[in-house]
Amino acid sequence: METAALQKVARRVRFEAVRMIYEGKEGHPGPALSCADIVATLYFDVMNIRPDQPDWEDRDRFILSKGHGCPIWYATLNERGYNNPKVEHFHLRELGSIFQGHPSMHSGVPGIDMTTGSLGNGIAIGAGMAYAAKAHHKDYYTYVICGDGEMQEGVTWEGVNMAKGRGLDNLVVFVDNNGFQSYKTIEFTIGQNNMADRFRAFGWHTQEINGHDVEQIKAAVTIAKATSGSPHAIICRTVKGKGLSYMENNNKWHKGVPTEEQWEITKRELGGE
Ligand SMILES: Cc1ncc(C[n+]2csc(CCOP(=O)(O)OP(=O)(O)O)c2C)c(N)n1
Ligand SMILES: [Mg+2]
Repeated sequence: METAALQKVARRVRFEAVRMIYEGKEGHPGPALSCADIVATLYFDVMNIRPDQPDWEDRDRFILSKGHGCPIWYATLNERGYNNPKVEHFHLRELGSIFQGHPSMHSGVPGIDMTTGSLGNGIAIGAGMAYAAKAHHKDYYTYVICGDGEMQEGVTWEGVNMAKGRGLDNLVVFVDNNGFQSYKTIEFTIGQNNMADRFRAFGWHTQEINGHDVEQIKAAVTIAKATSGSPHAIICRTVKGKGLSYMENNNKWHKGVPTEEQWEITKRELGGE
């Protein structure tokens, strides 16, 4: 997809993600906006998928390992045509709604391959999916988005280790490197945020990009696909809350709901075309 069109899609799904949080009166807007450009680029440019056939066995797989960012995933699936008819109101986090605060592969949302929310599992599960593809001689790719705080979970590195050992070059992991976790910065919490060094030390093919530049996201995937023998890490410099002036880099928006006044700002900054 052309860059300008992709940027428009990313803007639209940002707006829809914040709208569902505003209407649902609960959710994680900062984390959703942080990875919006990556999710939009994957679904509208990169992935080999059939929205009208979500379980197509040769589809590329996607795992939002930082499951709390799911409003952007719900909005993107909807925009891409997974729901027919399109969903107007998501009833996010309402009892009985299929659109819960963390995505479930069992709640009935078309296109959700993996349940997440308990942080840390995405890479190991993605490695399993990628390994299965190799074992069954399938050529689908598995894409995973992780949070940078999430990378403190020990199991992530077990998955990283195995993926390298098995040469899973059909696995692409994006790290949404926004510098924040729930309350504080990554630096404050563990004293370092050396994400690329860590992946390189495990032998992964590792790139560092601006995670809000759709051209760079596309190019990084193209380079990854042309590089065989190792799994791929794409470390994305991102801004938590990207796209809304009152949310950017303000980690109070890790979880929160816009006031009526802030909703008016949201419509001005992200609404329309
Ligand atoms: C295993 C586990 N521990 C704690 C939490 C609570 N929790 C939800 S979001 C979050 C911070 C995640 O930070 P990061 O991975 O950097 O994602 P971001 O919100 O910055 O995109 C935490 C600790 C959780 N969901 N799962
Ligand atoms: Mg983070």
